[in-house]
Amino acid sequence: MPQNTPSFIAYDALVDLLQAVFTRAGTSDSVARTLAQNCAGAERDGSLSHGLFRIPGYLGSLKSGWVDGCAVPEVEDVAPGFVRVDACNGFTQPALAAGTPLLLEKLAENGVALIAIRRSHHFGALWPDVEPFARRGLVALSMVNSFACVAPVGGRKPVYGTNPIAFAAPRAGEDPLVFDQAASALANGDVRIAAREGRMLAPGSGIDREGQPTGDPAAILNGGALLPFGGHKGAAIALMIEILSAALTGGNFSFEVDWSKHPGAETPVTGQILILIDPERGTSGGFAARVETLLDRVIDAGQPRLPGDRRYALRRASARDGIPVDGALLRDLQRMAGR
Ligand code: NDP
Ligand code: PYC
Repeated sequence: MPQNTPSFIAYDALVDLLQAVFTRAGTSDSVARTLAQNCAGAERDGSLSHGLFRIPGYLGSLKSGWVDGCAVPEVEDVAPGFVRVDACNGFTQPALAAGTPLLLEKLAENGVALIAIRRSHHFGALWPDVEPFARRGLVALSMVNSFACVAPVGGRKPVYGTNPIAFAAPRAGEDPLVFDQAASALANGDVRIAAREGRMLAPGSGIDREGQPTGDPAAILNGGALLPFGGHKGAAIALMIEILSAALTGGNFSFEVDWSKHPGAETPVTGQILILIDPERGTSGGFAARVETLLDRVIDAGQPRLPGDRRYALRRASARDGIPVDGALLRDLQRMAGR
């Protein structure tokens, strides 16, 4: 994408613009709105690997017929604490939205509830799927698998996706505590951004096509693979996420995603799980205070910031100044929106 002087755009204006881009690419109005909010929110919060950078990939998937931008998710009530959703080859976020009312009903009844989504394309950051639940006082944990670009420890071929896991917990009088991280050394999107900018990655972020450790993004992307974060420990997390997001939901494993007959497609069709817990069932009123006690100690011990703090700071700055977007990119988006 072209680089130019940044323009500043308000969040609502960016959502409207992206909604028009998605609608023009053939999605239903409600899918367009959901994706636009997700993508604009990622850009606003500085989750740049899953913000506007992803628009060509979304459009490539839509144009090639790989994803159904008008899919209507099917929600199934399968057990007292268990909701199952078939996204019907549509995007994941609308499927999660469709299943949420039933999920919350089950949570109110049981104190814990799980939603398992399959045949779903997740191409965004994961924190937008958990943060809103923590704002309602709930603990949320979610995982998604993606497409094979991460090698198992000691392996030479990609098997796992970059498989993010996100966790959110409410805090007393503060924005929720949220972490959202790939199971790989980096997100694939960040490798692609580094390749585009001609930047090397930390040595050993991945392997080349011969299985040799490398920090060259081009070698990782062209026949090589990323490595899990933290050696065998991250690899175990990637493995668990494949099992929970795919085997447990009825979705594809990352290595089963085959878009070879859909040139231009980029959105992996896999699965997602999200578990909600009402923390008050565990502590009867003490949860948020206990979280604060722990976080105070962490900061006191010298950790300069908490996960999520960078995003929230950028969100506040964007509310004040607008979201910085490359000027040429903004003009491209306006053209794509037919404006
Ligand atoms: P990062 O490594 O950038 O960040 C991971 C987490 O650690 C964030 O919550 C971040 O908070 C926090 N963090 C980072 N630095 C610090 C620090 N110094 N002190 C305390 N906390 C810190 O994320 P990844 O590169 O692993 O993932 C980037 C994004 O890519 C995620 O949003 C993820 O969901 C997305 N992704 C999506 C995939 C998909 O299939 N849809 C696949 C893979 C990744 P903060 O945000 O505030 O910096
Ligand atoms: O950045 O790793 C990534 C990714 C994969 C699918 C969506 N994002």
